[in-house]
Amino acid sequence: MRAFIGIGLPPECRRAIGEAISPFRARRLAVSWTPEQNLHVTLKFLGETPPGRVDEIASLLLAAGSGIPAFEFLAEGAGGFPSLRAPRVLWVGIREPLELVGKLQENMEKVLSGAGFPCEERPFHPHITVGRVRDRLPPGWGEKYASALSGKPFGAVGVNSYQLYESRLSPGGAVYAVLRDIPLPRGPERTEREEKGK
Ligand code: 2AM
Repeated sequence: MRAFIGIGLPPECRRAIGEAISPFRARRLAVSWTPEQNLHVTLKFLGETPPGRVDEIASLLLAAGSGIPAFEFLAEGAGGFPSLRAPRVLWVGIREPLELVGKLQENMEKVLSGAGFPCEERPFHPHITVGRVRDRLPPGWGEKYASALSGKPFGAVGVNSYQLYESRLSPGGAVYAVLRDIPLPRGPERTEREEKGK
């Protein structure tokens, strides 16, 4: 089973991103665009994983998130990896003031590596992959993509939980299924409000 850990996006946010990239899709360039329903933030790619380890992974993920209260991020802006001049991956960015996504990813790497899952060596740049470039793009195209989407807000994403996914590859593209939804502790704002209501 191919598995990864990520944060799913609400339908409104996926729709807003889908609408913003539709003029680029229409140009029939050598890009595999992510289907709207698959848009997500990857936290860690696990790759081939024994199905018998799902419960163990879920409890490690619960522990990794235990010190991270539910938070919110904004989906905003766009860019390319490794560069906009010659992008292989086209993405939409995320922004959150307290950098809890990074903290969550760090905790996750720690607990998973303790259980024998290899650590990610590359620095973590959270993003939403919207397309993978299959061939060379016309010059200046990456820059055009980023400037067309720059400053565009795609909505706020409330992160109350994160997900362990199975990814099935098929000729029609990857199909994702949530194997486990891992709750994060309630955020301070909500707790405070509830306290006041007592
Ligand atoms: P990305 O979008 O950040 O590139 C599900 O397949 C997700 O896992 C993808 O969206 C991708 O994250 C990541 N992924 C897929 N194959 C990978 C690989 N071989 N190594 C690292 N990450 C991978």
